[in-house]
Amino acid sequence: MARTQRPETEARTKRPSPKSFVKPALRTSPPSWFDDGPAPEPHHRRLGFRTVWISDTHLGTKGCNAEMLLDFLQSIECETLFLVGDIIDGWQLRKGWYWPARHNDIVRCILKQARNGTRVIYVPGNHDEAFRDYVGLDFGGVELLAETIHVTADGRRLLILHGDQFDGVVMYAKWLAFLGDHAYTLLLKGNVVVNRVRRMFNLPYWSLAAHLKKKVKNAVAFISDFEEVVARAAAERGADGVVCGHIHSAEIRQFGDVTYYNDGDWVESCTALVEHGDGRMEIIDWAAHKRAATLDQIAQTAKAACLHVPA
Ligand SMILES: [Mn+2]
Repeated sequence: MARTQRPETEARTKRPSPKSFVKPALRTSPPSWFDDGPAPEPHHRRLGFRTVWISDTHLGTKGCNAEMLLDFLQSIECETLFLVGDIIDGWQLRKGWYWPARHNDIVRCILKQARNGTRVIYVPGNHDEAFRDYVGLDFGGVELLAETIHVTADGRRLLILHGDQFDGVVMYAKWLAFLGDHAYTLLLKGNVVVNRVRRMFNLPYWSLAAHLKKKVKNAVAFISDFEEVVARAAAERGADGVVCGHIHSAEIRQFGDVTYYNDGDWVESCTALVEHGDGRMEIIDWAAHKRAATLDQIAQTAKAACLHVPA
């Protein structure tokens, strides 16, 4: 905190801004260090947020957009950084080791932020469930928590969890998540065998297929209703909102009194959820942001080139 407030004080003494004429006594909240304070490095101005949430980075897989993620992490500065699960993909690493240098850079970048005063909270997901055995511990400044509550600048209480707890497929039949449709096809065949055996013991017909089909259908419906289920759980716990990941779909949606936030992923969409100094929440599409920045740069270069055309 001391580190983050210092630049603001310097800004007020060195560079008078219209805001500095506001009587300090009129301020209801402490000044936000990232609103108009100078960047920590003059050549690399970082985007400042109160809170940043990222999840489903799936480090240890080829699917992780590591370059984009590292670029994002090096471009931001925040008071609190939430890692909302599926950060390191233990499932894939168990199948085959894949860990390029870039993935190390990402881990190093996060640890550096923790060292520099950012509060880093890691809420494990299902792909990094091994970390769930270590909740409550601190790894190099990274706090591991099963789930937690974040209070926004405007006083709203947000429940933070990965979200797999509400995923029917994962929760009710873990093997189904691994096997998928093949398991279902196999079980339809199993239905024939089961009833042949039942007949041998003079037992009435019982449809294993119908029983499982109903279960699978329920699971599919459960996933499609994921957002509503998570929001309802947050409401039951008295939270004003919930932040999760897991389904790789960034979203801000209102369900009654509860706001559902999903920070997306870094496998498909390259998105993060951020909280501004006033508590305003926003989804950042880093891929789109980079595209816009590149187009802007091209336009600037073209403009400069036009200005230098000899008459
Ligand atoms: Mn997940």
